[in-house]
Amino acid sequence: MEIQLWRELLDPYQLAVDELTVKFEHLITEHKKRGLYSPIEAVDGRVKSIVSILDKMQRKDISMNDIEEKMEDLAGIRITCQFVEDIDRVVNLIKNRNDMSVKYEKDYVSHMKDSGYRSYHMIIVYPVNTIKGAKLINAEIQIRTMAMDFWATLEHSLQYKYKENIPEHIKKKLMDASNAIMELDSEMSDVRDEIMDAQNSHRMKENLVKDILSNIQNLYKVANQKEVTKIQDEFYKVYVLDDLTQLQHFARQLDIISEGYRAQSLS
Ligand code: 0O2
Repeated sequence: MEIQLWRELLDPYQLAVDELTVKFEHLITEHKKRGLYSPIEAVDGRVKSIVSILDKMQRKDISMNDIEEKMEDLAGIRITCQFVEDIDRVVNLIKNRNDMSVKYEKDYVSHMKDSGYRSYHMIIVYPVNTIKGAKLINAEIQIRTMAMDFWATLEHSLQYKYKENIPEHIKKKLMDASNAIMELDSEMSDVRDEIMDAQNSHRMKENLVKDILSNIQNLYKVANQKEVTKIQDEFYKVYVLDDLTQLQHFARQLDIISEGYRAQSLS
């Protein structure tokens, strides 16, 4: 097939990857802005490379005409999570959306593949609009922990080298590593509450400091310089105490002061 035709074929898939990536990244931002823990840690997307498409056509005996119907991962999104428990939350988030529908799922988290591969796959149907009009396309969403992703990425590079014929001793090492990854995920889940607490208070601190600094910056426009400098010094003093409650109290006080100036400027 001519390169131009490949481009035309893959164009809607690129659009889907771009849109889906933005949508899932926005979910992370929304959680963070509200000071909530995000079950999605990172999002990555790709359109399958022509080499991978050709390899898979050969491997699975797929003809050119059947690519779009039979190769459901031309558009691929990978979502990584911190904890195994987050995978279910992401799956439910996706099921509850009305801008995509789930065609079917493959749970390689509970049912590991023979290679040692673990991941949750969802094949979705997603509508895109190009200059040629509306089109429903398949996309594959892979959801896994960062540890599972680490394993899959390294193992995938070996598949390039050995194709279907990874030597037995390497296969065994990979299986051992996969079991170690499962152990690691389970150990991290045991301290999940602790880790989430630490991350939440860090995020809350970041949001508070952002609000405080933006309030102080606005005060420069309406209050006298001396008073703002005093508030700023006060902020540094509270900040070094490293006490979230005191920082929250300071932020509230500052809100009241800012509100006073706002009311004054309106009257
Ligand atoms: P690429 O290069 O990522 O696009 P199968 O019949 O099992 O060979 P199928 O039916 O397409 O494959 O579905 P499956 O098993 O859900 O695999 C889809 C994708 O999951 C693969 O795409 C890989 O990205 C990933 N995957 C599946 N099994 C493994 C594995 O053992 N190791 C790693 N690292 N990834 C895996 P492609 O087209 O194989 O490759």
